[in-house]
Order: sequence, then C-alpha cells, then structure tokens
Amino acid sequence: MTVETETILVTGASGQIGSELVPALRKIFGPDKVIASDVAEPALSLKNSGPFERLDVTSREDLARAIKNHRVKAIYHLAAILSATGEKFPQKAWEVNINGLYNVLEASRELGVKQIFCPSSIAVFGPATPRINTPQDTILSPTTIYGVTKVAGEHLADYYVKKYNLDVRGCRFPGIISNETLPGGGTTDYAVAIFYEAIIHRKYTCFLKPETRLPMMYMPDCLKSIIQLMAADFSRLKHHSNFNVTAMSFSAAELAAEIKKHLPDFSIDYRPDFRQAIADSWPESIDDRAAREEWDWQPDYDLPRMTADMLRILGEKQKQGKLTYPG
Ligand code: VAH
Repeated sequence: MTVETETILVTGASGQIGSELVPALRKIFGPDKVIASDVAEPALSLKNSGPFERLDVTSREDLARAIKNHRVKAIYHLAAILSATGEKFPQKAWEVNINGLYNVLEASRELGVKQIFCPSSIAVFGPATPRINTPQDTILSPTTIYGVTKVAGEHLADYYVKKYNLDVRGCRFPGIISNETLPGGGTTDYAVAIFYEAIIHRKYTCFLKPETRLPMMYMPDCLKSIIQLMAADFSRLKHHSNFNVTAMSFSAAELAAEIKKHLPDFSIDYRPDFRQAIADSWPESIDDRAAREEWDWQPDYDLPRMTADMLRILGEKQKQGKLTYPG
C-alpha cells in the first residue's frame, strides 16, 4: 500500500535510474512532492524541474537534515557505486553502498520515514549460483565488492523489516538499458554504449565476448517495477528487499544482430577487458516468479521492441543535435 507521502526523497537522482525515476515519480505525486538529491551537481533538466538537494548519503547528518527539512516519508535510495568502478575503488564502494544504506535505514527508523526502496542487483549471485533461470532463494557468493555490498544490503534491509517493522522493498536489477543518462561504471554498460556508437559511428568495440549472455531490462520496465513494487500490498510480500526481476536475456552478439536489422552497415568487434570476469560470474537468466506472484510483476519490453525504441529515440536526438555522448 503506498504511504500517503508528505514528500519523497530520491538519492542518486543524477544516476542512470534516478534521472528517469524522479520525473516518473513527479508525474504521479506532483513535482514539489519529490526531492531529488545527489552528491554531484545535477543536470540542468533535473535542477530546473523541482526541488533538488546536494546530499552525501555517507553523512548521517546530511541525510537527517534533508529528511527533517522536507518532511520525508518515503526514500528511493539509488546512490551506489556500480560493479566496475567498485573493483577500482572497493573501499569507496563499501562506504557508499553499505554505510550509505545503513544511514538511510537508521535515519528512517529514527525520523519516522514510512517506506524505503533500495535496489539490489543480479551481482549478488556468483560462480556457485545456478546460472540458468537463477532461483529467487539460492546461493549468494558474489566475486565483486559491489555484489558483496548488495548481499549485505539485502540482509541489512530485511533485518530492519523484521526488527523495526520498517517497510523496505527492493529488486535485484539486471543490466538496465536507457537513453536519458549514460550509466557510469557498470559491467552491463556495453548494452547502452553500443546504441550510441551504432548511431554515431556505425561501429562499436565491445568490452565483453560475443557469447556473453546476461539478464537485461529496458528502463521503462525498470521504472514500472519500482513503482509497482512500492505500491504493492505489504501483506502480500513474502520477500522484501531482494526480488529477482528480469525482462530478457541476450548475448552481445545477439544485441548487435538486432541492431543490424535496423542499421545494416553497423559492425562490432570484441576486445574483452577486466569486466569479462565480472560478467562471467553473473547468471545468464533469472527466475522472477516470486515478483510475479507477490506483486504481479510483468515486463513489457523484449529485445526487438527495446532495440527499435532505443534507436528511434537516439536517432531523434541526433537529428535534433541533442545526442551528447563522450565516446
Ligand atoms: C552494473 N548496471 O553493471 C550494474 C548492474 C547487473 C548489473 O548492477 O554494475
């Protein structure tokens, strides 16, 4: 049941998911009801579309001040260091992903925040986990610090549900593909960069092997899963912060072939780097029956539909001279 919120606080609002979740939530609850926040200076579009706070989630004081000042009753906690960046800066990943989450949970407990969304990731799984149709309840043996923080985060969040009856919910997201804000520091980021490179250069050098198959989801489905899970009847939920969700699985070669159906002169070559070992430790496909049974999860986008939409939107942006891409 969605708590009638005085306001909603979104942390990590400048990130890949946050930059699209904020507008989606503002459409539902009203622009002034959703406080966007990030440790970094926001894009103008975000800054000029409603309340924004510079917020470092590793500072308990920062967090408590923002919650009190804005009478926050729900937090969508997206601030995180992703898998590839985490391997470069493991201590920073722990500081942001775990101490940041701990601060959110403690501040919520102390200040009466009613509902928290904190995403987990398929990165919680590791080489010992069944890779095909990975079960909801299975071995969690991550090989990345990102995955370690997400396993610890799931257990910490579930502890707060049981110990303090805090309403904490989360999904184990697969790779997310989007066309608003470039992702930063993820292993699945190839599946975003490939579209920009295909449109701009008609070629792409992929940092994973062609046969690397990973679970993926298009951003509209990611936003739908967050909004739907947070609106679900709490009493139906048997799981809380760790729902498996997915929409599709594909290999880098299958994605390239789908793009080539639209751009026949697109070409790809493969130069695997350190992110290959991360991808190899993750599942190929996910069993998301628990989400379907407990809160009616159902994705809308498969590979062909997502590819067509990504190329249409990015092609439009290029025509309008608005396609910004550092690659
Ligand atoms: C990453 N995009 O690549 C994130 C995600 C499942 C992958 O958690 O690190």
